[in-house]
Amino acid sequence: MKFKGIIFDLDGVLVHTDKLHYRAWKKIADARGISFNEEMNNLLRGVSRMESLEIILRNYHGPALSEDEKLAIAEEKNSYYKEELKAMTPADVTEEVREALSALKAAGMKVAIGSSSKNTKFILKQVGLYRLFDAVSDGTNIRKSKPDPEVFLKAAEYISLAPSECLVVEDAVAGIEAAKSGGMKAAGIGDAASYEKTDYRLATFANLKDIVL
Ligand code: B16
Ligand code: MG
Repeated sequence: MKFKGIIFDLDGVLVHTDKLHYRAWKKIADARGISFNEEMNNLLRGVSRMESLEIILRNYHGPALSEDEKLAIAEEKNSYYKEELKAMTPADVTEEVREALSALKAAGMKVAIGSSSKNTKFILKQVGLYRLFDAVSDGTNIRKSKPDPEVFLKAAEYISLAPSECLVVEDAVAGIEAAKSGGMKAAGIGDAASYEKTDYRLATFANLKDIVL
C-alpha cells in the first residue's frame, strides 16, 4: 500500500455543513447591514471561525470593533450554527463515504480527522462516525489554522505515522497547501480537485480506494 494512514478533512469531504455555516453567518451579517452571499461563503471553506469573521467584516462599514466584540460575534454565530448541527443525523453521510471508509479500515489503513472546526467531535457524534476514527485533530488542538500544516501534523502524530506515510483528503485550497507544506501527499475533491498542487484528483469519494488500495 502506498500509504499507511489517511487524514480526512471534515466539512466538504465527509459531511457538508457549508449551508449551515452560511445560514448562521447570514444572520450575523444581516443584523449588521453587511453584504454577504453564498458565493462569499465559499471563501470561508476550511478557514477558521475568527478568520472567517475577518473576511465577512471586509464589507462592514460601521464603528470599529474591539477584539472582545469580535469574539462575541463569533460566539453568537457559533450558537446559531450549533443549533443547526443538532438536526444532523447519520443520514447526512452518504453510503459512498461510509463504504469507502469501511473498505479502507478493513484493509488496515489508519484513519484520522484533520479539521479546522472546533465542532468536529460534536458533528462526528451526530452523524455516527466518531468511533470509526483512530484519532481526531481539530480546531481545539491547534494554534495555527490551514494553510499551516499543524492540524495535519498533529493528526499524523496521533496515529503514530510520519507525514510521508499519510495521504490528506481535502476540499479546500488552504487544506491542500497545509498538506503539502507538512510533507504529505494530498487528494483533492470539489474545489481542491483542480488545484495545481493537488497530487490526486478525486472525481468521487469512492475513487479514493483506487488511489490507496
Ligand atoms: P467552527 P473543515 C472548517 O471545517 C469549515 O470548512 C469552515 O467553513 C469553518 O469556518 C471552520 O471549519 C471552523 O469551524 O466554527 O465549527 O470551529 O473544512 O476544516 O473540516
Ligand atoms: Mg473542508
